[in-house]
Amino acid sequence: MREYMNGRIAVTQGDITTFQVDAIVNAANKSLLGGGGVDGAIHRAAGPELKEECRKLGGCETGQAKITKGYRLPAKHVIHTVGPVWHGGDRDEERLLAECYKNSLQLAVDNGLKTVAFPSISTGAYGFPIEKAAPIAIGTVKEFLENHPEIEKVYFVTFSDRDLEVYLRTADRILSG
Ligand code: AR6
Repeated sequence: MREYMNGRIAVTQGDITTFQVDAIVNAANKSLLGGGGVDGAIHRAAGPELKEECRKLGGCETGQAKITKGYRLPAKHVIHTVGPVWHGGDRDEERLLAECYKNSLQLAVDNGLKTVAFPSISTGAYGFPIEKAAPIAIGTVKEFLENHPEIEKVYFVTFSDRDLEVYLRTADRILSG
């Protein structure tokens, strides 16, 4: 498998529901009650208790994040964040996407979690171009980690071959040298 690793950041490919980390991040919608894509996969793998806990959270605003247990997942927790829907770039989408990464990691820190895996938030059903999203994802996480030594490892888990290529290229550009 092709992987990129630089210090506390790793880019890899796979099904995020199989990751044994303190928290996997879910690219959810504002209802937090499940959906398609990675959200659907996480809810299927975690089992119905996840939805029960989510129901009590009262939804989530774009750019914000909320935490639950992981139930039947190998991950101990799920951090649910709501990415922006891409409307062409003039509706604050880039800042809101960065907020998703920042607020998810802050929630991990607040809960004493040390290992976190992210999917590529907003770049599926929400239509955020991956070439624009990957540098925001990696750049925001890099900056956060510089100020938070308590986080040990962050994985970017890409799904398609093409997304992996974009993330590998972006990580090489932002993290190397
Ligand atoms: N593991 C890792 N990545 C995955 C997996 C998986 N098992 N399955 C899909 N992906 P999307 P969004 C990738 O659409 O764009 C949902 O219905 C996928 O290839 O899941 O933020 C929610 O309920 C893509 O690269 O999330 C919302 O309504 C990335 O995950 C809406 O979709 C994100 O694609 C959120 O849209």
